[in-house]
Amino acid sequence: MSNKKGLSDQQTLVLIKPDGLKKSLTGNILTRLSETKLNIVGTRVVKVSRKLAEEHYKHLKGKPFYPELIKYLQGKIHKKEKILALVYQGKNAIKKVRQIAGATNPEEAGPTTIRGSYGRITTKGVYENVIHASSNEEEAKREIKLWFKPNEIIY
Ligand code: 3AN
Repeated sequence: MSNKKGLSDQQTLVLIKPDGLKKSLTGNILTRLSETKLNIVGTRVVKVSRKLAEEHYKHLKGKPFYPELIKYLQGKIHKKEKILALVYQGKNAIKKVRQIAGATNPEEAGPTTIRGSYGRITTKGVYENVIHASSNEEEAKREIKLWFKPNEIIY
């Protein structure tokens, strides 16, 4: 990564998933994330193809909830076929965003986290947890490359 990204800076990918958009939570989520004081260096509205969803969740292929998960990210469950992708940058960006996002399982997420406040588990057993947040540096790099072209990241 070139130039103005400080040595200790990290980048992390956030996706506001179709349920977050459908429930009009965008402003609320961005406000919560602004508590981190991180910088937004990329943003896109994306209609998610099946290929992109499968690539994003390739580590979960074979799980019983995988087919539903792909449909969920594509917005086919909420009839809202888009997501908002953002890249946040700054010190400890990955951890800071994960803390505000809360645990993957909305029932285990702290009550004041984004997922604890707004997530749910469907009758089919899929966690609808409103946002995605990269889990570690390696995943963040892989995911940012998947969702953004290099020139769409503005330091
Ligand atoms: P995170 O998004 O917290 O990094 P991942 O990458 O393990 O978690 O899971 C991706 C998505 O898959 C979650 N956001 C959730 O929607 C779904 N998911 C993960 N684990 C389960 C599970 N055990 N049951 C149902 N859905 C799950």
